[in-house]
Amino acid sequence: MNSKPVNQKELASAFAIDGVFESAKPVGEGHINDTFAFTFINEGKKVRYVIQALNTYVFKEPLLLTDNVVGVTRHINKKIIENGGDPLREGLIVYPARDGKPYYIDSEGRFWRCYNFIENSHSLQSVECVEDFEKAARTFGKFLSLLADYPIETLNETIPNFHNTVSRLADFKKAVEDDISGRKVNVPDEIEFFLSREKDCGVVTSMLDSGALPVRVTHNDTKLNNIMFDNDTNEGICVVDLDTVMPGSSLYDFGDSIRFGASSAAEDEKDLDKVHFLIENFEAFTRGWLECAGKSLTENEIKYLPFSAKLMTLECGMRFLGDYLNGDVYFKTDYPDHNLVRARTHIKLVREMEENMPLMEVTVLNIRRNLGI
Ligand code: ADP
Ligand code: GN1
Ligand code: MG
Repeated sequence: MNSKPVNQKELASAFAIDGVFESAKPVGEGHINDTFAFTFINEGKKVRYVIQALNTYVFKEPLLLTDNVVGVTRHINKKIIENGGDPLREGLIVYPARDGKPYYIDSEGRFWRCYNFIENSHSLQSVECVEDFEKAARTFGKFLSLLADYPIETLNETIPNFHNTVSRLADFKKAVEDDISGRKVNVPDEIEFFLSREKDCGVVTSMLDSGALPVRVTHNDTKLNNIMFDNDTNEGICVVDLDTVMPGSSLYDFGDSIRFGASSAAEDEKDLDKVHFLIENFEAFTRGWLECAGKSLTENEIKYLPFSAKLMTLECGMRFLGDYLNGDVYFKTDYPDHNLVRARTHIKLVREMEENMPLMEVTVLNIRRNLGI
């Protein structure tokens, strides 16, 4: 699913923003929404805002999603202020449209929202040094703790069964069966790889169902590039991309971070010889995660950390291959086999995680011993 042209002037006047519109340009490398930085001149100063089109193919209930985002950003904002922090820099603020609604529907029916632009910051498309990944763990860990007392029953499910890997496998099987794109013939080994791991898919969902794992308010899309890092200090300052904040498991947030950040290569590296699971990145993230959140996690939320890394990688790989079979309708793609390339890096990572599972388990034990948890 790829981007459409944008009427900049219409959007610039849609939100309750002071100042004169100067320019707009696309930002970021997200796979889902269309994100722009809009610059306004107000009292001689440049002020930037993020104006973002929500992907309504992916998010079918934009109003319910907006309720979540407004609630969550307000909750976090309040805590930032209580802690003496800078709300314009450490959290997202939703700016209303001129009619007071927290969104704007444009003349073509597209659904837009407006946030503060986190200035003097950057997001990372890959882990450049292992210390940054430990910082990412603390940033996501802090985000979880800020939402620990959020009234979970008020949250809407923005994508039902988002990390329910059993349901993801069912979707994948349907994609294989339907073969809408006619591409199934190209990928029998890749399909078999995912189908043969069926028993892994139900491990976390059944523990959530039985109460063996607690349901928490989680981000659910803890990819490294959903953190803004300070340009001067390189510290993680703000978590963005709040569309998937929903009830979930802390294991989803941990595992999804490892999926992306414990790989030696980009998510879409074509040369699989360059793609390896990096145990040192796993170790750094686990240390940051347990230092930050360890004391509030249950035994199973710690014990299953290594497994969750594999599970989230398996799930995402299955989603990429499913989208390839469905004709690239969900994730943005730059070329015809993009989703297949992504699926293959995930297969390689899952294999290496399986080989490294005992080492990951020992790594967690050592970190626990050092931290006394
Ligand atoms: P997607 O759902 O498509 O991933 P995101 O909300 O993650 O969309 O935005 C895409 C990218 O835009 C982010 O990875 C980040 O680099 C940048 N971005 C998002 N929100 C902000 C913001 N408020 N300030 C600065 N940059 C942002
Ligand atoms: C998407 O939106 P973005 O690029 O942060 C996707 C995640 C996947 C990720 C894979 C709503 O994340 O679930 O893990 O791509 N987001 C949604 O890179 O489906
Ligand atoms: Mg994103």
